Amino acid sequence: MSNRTFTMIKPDAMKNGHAGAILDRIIKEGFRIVALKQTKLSKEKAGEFYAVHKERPFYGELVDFMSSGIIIAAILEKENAVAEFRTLIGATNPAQAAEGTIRKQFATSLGENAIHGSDSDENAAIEGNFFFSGLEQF
Ligand code: 3AN
Repeated sequence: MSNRTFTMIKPDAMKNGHAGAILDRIIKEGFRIVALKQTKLSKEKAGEFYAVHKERPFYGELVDFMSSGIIIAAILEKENAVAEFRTLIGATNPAQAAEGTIRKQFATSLGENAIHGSDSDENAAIEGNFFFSGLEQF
């Protein structure tokens, strides 16, 4: 089991001014920040990041949205990080997200759902290394 996961605060949450509250919640839940940056994905980079979803009907919409504004990307550390973080962010569709989850509180729709969390240890490592070099991870 790896103790790291990867997250992005998505353009909707950034535009709505929720970045500070979301980071505060993440830290209060016991995640340590290994790496963090504010950045903006080009369409090409967003397409590359979400390449696993290429065949899905929402791929174009997802790439457009994720390249539409500034994001915060971060690598987080906690015991059982991937599963713990998925629990903290809640279901993909905020209408189905449990009370107290980040998506329940801050997401507006299925497509614009405030935050990303890796779905496996393998993807957490791939995604973290997509944004951060070894020299940026502490
Ligand atoms: P999660 O982010 O919960 O792991 P995934 O990996 O199934 O969910 O989907 C990646 C992203 O694609 C979601 N965060 C959401 O923004 C978007 N997405 C997923 N399903 C849909 C859908 N049916 N319509 C529009 N966007 C979607």
